Amino acid sequence: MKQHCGYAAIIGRPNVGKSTLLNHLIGQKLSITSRKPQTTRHRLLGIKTQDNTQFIYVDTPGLHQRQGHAMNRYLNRAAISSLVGVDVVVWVVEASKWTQEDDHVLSILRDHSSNIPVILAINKVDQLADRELLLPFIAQLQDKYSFSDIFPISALRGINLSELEQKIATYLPESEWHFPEDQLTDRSERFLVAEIVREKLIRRLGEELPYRLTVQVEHFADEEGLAHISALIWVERDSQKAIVIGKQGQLLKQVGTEAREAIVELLGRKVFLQLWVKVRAGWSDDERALRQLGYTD
Ligand code: GDP
Ligand code: K
Ligand code: MG
Repeated sequence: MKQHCGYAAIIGRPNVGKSTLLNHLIGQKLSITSRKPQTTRHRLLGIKTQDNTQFIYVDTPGLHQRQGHAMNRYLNRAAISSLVGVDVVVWVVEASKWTQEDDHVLSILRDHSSNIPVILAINKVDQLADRELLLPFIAQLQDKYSFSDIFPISALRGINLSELEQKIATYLPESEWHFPEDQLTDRSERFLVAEIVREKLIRRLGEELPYRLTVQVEHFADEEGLAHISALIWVERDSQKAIVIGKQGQLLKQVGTEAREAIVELLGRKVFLQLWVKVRAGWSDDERALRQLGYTD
């Protein structure tokens, strides 16, 4: 049987459900998710090999219009560069919720994805109060771009995902597989561990702080079946450090417990996790600090 293999980039504005979609397509929690924008900061491959096809899904940071800040510029750069060389684009939008940022994504697609087929995935249909609204919404979108296909889906509930995947498969060229068939991602355990810690922080913290923190795994060693991990949580100010630690260290302790459980699930072995909070003023608006902290996509 001939092998097929190729890249499907998942793009869209922040929070439409791109990472949730990647996780559900490959059937494993790999990319972190939350209801806050800018959760995903790095390009990440989710690889799924099934029958004669290897799907290489590319999760990307949300495309957005705030450009002033070094982190924001980095996120857009990482997302746009993910379009290079892919076989198909899956553009995710939210059912009946069109924003200016979706128009921005549209203009980027026009500039960067000529000749690449674009599948429109209208996500979160489970949230639609009135399904009748879907048809006029689709009609509106069809006027904006010549999509190769349109799928109403729910990434979270798994609605229409196998149909979407079958369609994606038709765009993957005949090719040898690029990765061993049991490989799930291009990212290291170290990277995934840092992401898990960041996810638990984002989910526990208020609205602003998530954008001012990053996580770096400082030490990762296996000793007698136990993974010893210590991670640094970088924030920008002392006041933020106090919030992350919480009253009597409660918040950091909860984050540590939740992160450890998720890391055990990921690694399939016992984990000893230590978290430290450190301050580095202005790291998120400093190109050099960003590179040092792993923002090098
Ligand atoms: P991203 O920023 O585009 O990667 O979005 P995420 O995958 O992080 O998801 C953003 C939020 O939307 C999270 O709270 C998800 O649980 C939620 N979400 C994603 N897909 C769906 C869906 O199909 N239905 C509903 N109701 N929520 C969803
Ligand atoms: K998000
Ligand atoms: Mg995401």
